[in-house]
Amino acid sequence: MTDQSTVSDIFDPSAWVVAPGSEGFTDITYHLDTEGQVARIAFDRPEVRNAFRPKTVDELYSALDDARQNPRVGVVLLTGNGPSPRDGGWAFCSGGDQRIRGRDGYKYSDEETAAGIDPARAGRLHILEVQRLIRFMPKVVIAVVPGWAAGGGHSLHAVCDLTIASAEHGRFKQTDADVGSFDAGYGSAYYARQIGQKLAREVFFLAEEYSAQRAYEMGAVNKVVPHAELETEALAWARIILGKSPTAIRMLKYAFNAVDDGLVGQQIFAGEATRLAYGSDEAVEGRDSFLEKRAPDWSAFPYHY
Ligand code: S0N
Repeated sequence: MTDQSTVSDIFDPSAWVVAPGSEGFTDITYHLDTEGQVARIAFDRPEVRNAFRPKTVDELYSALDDARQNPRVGVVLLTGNGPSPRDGGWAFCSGGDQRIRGRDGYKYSDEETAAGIDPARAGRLHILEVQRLIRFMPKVVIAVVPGWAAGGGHSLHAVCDLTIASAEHGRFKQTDADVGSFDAGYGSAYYARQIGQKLAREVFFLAEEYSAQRAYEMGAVNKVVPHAELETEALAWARIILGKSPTAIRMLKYAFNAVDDGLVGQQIFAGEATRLAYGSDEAVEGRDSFLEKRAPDWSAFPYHY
């Protein structure tokens, strides 16, 4: 188990507290800021450039879902701890752990299976569930990229609402086609919406390396900051967002999503609209008239504002 008070060289322990329930995590760390309004969730496998194995994805999903359901949390920072104790390298995430990839997906280790993981779940492609959680949660998720964002790690940065990257160590590379893997959803098609078709095809078809500055110029990164200031800057952005109307931020995120998310996007946006409508006198009249077994009186509610 990681000592969660000193997780990363650019982590400020005075700004964060360990999130309740996360103490047993081995592959990620999960903190809340001292106000309890910002979540910091970090890959914690720096020795393999923060590659994820199924257990990592389970923990990541669990932490993200906890942050989603926490009514005080308004912004989530997704990052990677570092540097690697082996060579000093930094990473956000290098995607699926290639050492345990089988013909039908990524395998839990025998040790994990023996510890009670349901074998029926082995090999699931559940990083896509994490992507959907990031995409659909009613909160801003910021990718805080201290080093490599590669493969499935690159896709995670693409699906986050915003990306802030380290000027010195932030590096981007879409290796999917190098290793016979492909993210045919948000990681590629939605990414192309962000930076344009020609550039996105270059990123995937050539699998070359892009600096944080180049990724910024391509429109894939919002801000490039000195490495030592990365987490401070991310927290500052989170606090700016927390100063805005939660409902406005939520509706805007869902509005941005809706155009690319089809009926699911419309459903999520409309669900929020329904929730807002429930707070109106008009909806209250509809409910009350039913409960009072009378015809509803809509006369107070105009057909045009
Ligand atoms: C990140 C890279 C470019 C960094 O290069 P660098 O700095 O030269 O470091 P290395 O020496 O290469 O790495 C240091 C050590 O870390 C190990 N390592 C790095 N990445 C991984 C990894 N992904 N898996 C396992 N180990 C990794 C290295 O091996 C090395 O250790 P030693 O010295 O012991 O060998 C460079 O490392 C790199 O290119 N990494 C691989 C990136 C990659 O190809 N990732 C996989 C891409 N595919 C996915 O992520 C699948 C995503 C996915 O899950 C998915 C998506 C959509 C639909 C379905 C799925 C699905 O679930 O399958």
